[in-house]
Amino acid sequence: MLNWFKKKLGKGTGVPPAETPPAETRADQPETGAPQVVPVVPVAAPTPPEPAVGRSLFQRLQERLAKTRDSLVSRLDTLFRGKKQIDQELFDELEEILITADLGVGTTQDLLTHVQQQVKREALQDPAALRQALMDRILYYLRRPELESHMVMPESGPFVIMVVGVNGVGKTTTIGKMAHKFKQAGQSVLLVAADTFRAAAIEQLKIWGERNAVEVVAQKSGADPSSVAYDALDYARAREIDVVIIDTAGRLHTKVNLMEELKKIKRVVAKKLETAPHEILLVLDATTGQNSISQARQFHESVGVTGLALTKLDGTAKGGIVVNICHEFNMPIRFIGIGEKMEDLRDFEPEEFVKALFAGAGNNGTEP
Ligand SMILES: Nc1nc2c(ncn2[C@@H]2O[C@H](COP(=O)(O)OP(=O)(O)O)[C@@H](O)[C@H]2O)c(=O)[nH]1
Ligand SMILES: [Mg+2]
Repeated sequence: MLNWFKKKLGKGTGVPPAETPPAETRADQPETGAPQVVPVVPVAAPTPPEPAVGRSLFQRLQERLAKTRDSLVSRLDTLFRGKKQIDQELFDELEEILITADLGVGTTQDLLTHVQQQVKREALQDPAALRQALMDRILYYLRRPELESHMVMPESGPFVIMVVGVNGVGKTTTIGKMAHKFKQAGQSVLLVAADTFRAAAIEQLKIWGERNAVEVVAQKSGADPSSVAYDALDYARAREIDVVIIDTAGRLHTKVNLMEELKKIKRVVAKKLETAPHEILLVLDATTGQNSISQARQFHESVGVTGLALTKLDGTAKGGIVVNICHEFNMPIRFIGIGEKMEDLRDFEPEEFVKALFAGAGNNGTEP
């Protein structure tokens, strides 16, 4: 169950103390601009689970990756079916398919060079073997044993996750889904509305809080995001909350002031809790393809990203971006988003991902 984050020894039980005063009566709340803590009132029932009968989680992943499978694997299979031997023409077509599926020029070249070398060594003699070799190499990119694939919780104090990314990539939605996962794993969660740019953004986070029955710390729109985060950390420490997830604004990532704002939040959080934020999770929208590569660079340069969440893989034929990102960056993919529902956030498991992408599509007897 706890395969997606690690608790260090010495961590508390995660059960909040019984005698905590209600949010409204907190004595330490300043008069003006006071942080408003939305109490735990589950007004909306959690999204009912998908009908589970006869459908496994793996099947759902497979279905959700259908667009990418069609554009990448089905095209590869069509190509290989029509070929008896491996020749230059086949490599040219292969290159086009890989680039169209957003594997990127660099990754595609590396992949092709690798399999071409194998062909030269005569380790590969027919297209079916080539399919397998491609699959193996893709898996090699996705498996990053040198990176810590799990998020590691601190020994004490709250585990603070700061979520960053440009507008509309799915930050708030991913936070809602993460809160659900942490709660299911028995952790107490606090959400922090540090995207104060739009009132609607604060409301959206509150709705996720209600759905998950977790508290949300918020101020009025226009408030200083870092002060919201500062107050939230005090609150989380007083209540011994296990996981604090900070939502941030994402407007105009090219503008310096967004990055400055994020840096400030990070500084202020570290002032409250030296080791925090423990995770800076960058959310990328898979449908934006190569754009997400430049976003990853910019955010990493500015705030230092420790992990990635790649959303909307259900809505794109360019899921090859996953391979591209793993090959280009030294950052682990923590989660993938495969839909809008609560349970549509998956831990990124390279083997499962490749299997879901390749299984069922090929008929060369090389299916995983
Ligand atoms: N299909 C699909 N939609 C998603 C996914 N993740 C987020 N979304 C949608 O993307 C839109 C923007 O998400 P939001 O969380 O508001 O983005 P933010 O601006 O980064 O906070 C919303 O309509 C979400 O429902 C996903 O994995 N799949
Ligand atoms: Mg948002």
